[in-house]
Amino acid sequence: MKHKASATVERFMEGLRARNPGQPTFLQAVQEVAESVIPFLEAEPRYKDAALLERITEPDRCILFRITWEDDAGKVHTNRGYRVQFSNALGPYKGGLRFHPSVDLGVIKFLGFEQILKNALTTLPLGGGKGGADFDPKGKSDREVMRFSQAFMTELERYIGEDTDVPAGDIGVGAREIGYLFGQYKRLEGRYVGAITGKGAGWGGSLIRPEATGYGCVYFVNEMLRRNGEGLEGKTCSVSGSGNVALYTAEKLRHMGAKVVTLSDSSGFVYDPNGVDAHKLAWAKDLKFNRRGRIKEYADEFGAEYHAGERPWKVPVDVAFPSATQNEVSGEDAAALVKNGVIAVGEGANMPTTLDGIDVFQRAQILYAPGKASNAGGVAVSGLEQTQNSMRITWSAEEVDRRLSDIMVRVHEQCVQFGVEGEHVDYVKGANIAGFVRVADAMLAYGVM
Ligand code: NDP
Ligand code: 2IT
Repeated sequence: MKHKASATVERFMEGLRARNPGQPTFLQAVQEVAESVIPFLEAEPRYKDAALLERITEPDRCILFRITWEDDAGKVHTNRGYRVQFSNALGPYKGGLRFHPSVDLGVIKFLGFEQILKNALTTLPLGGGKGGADFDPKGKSDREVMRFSQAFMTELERYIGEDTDVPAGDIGVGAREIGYLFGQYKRLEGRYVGAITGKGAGWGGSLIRPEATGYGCVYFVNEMLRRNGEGLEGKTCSVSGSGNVALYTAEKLRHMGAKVVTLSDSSGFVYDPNGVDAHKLAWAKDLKFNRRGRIKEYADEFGAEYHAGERPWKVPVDVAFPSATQNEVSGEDAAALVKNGVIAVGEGANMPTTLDGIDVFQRAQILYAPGKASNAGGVAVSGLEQTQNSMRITWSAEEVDRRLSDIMVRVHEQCVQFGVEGEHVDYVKGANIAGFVRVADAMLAYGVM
């Protein structure tokens, strides 16, 4: 069954489509929010006539720039860089940088738009933004990545700052890239300030930031299950991806007594019915973070099944954690998960489920956590990193983890507050409205601008 919008949402989307041709992921992200927010706005007199949805879907500004760099053989390459400063209603623009060949303006706008509402849900003083480049770090040497990152920051530096816009990592931007980016920022500015998060713990980063998105996602799903008198202990789980979010999701699931049976990358997935134990996880981290290898090697090393070119959603599990990329769970994938008895889905990735897939989860009334709620832990600990940098102090890992867990409980409570429908909670509606209300109230206070 194909997803269908109501007549009022369709009228709003018609205008948005006309203004944003060729940006399907941006339109998809807005449509999901509009379907929750438009009925809410129509029933709330204080928001009427303020054109809030029209304003919040138009970025404050989009910055596009050229990046020219030289590879190890001396060949010159040109890429395109982006920073979309979407909304600073609640704080400095905040959001990651993605280096991936699929990056274009529409992708960065979808991510920036999601980031506004996600950051609002954390209740920290964070606006929303996103950036990146159509650069592929795969197969590049460290020095090539360094030269690219330095060239990227040479352009971006003038637009960011600790009180204006604070980038971080995302797909293709991890500890190595943040090091090169921050080093160049610091050099150009001639001063050390926390204008980037995700820094190494030894040079201004926060403990638990690498773990935060995955850990936070597991904390959120645990809250959903707890509300239904259940827990993660003994549950079988599938995780997609094998990057930062996926591997720390797997780690926290193991801490909580759950069994992770899949990991993946863009080439295929591994199925390990015995579960990813501590030794295998340490091995996978080394494979992905240091050796930059492919997940197939996990199957070779540990005798697990490898399914080339496939995604893990046909494997029967209790809980699924899509943690790779957008639109990786189709309507068909969602139906396979539901048919096999999935009880909860926690999105580590941004918008991993298509609108058709969301319909399937919602009709089945499973516990479905949209990414903007369940993956908010990453940016939340980025916010805590900014606080530590401003105060020039370092919190212990236990302190940051406790704050992260408290924030995820609060995000969950807000979703319940705005999404409860009898016995059931619509977490999509809850997350969209709770995030929107925070931003909308600030916008109303600022007047017409
Ligand atoms: P990484 O670059 O560390 O890992 C990305 C993983 O996803 C890799 O396994 C990669 O496989 C896979 N992947 C990427 N693109 C595709 C694709 N087009 N098709 C299939 N697989 C793909 O990124 P992160 O773990 O940081 O990010 C994962 C997701 O989580 C993204 O949606 C990101 O926006 C979101 N997110 C990240 C946060 C963070 O703090 N890092 C915070 C909140 C959300 P391969 O190596 O083959 O490309
Ligand atoms: O999608 C996200 O929330 C991130 N990539 C993290 C953003 C951040 O500023 O830490």
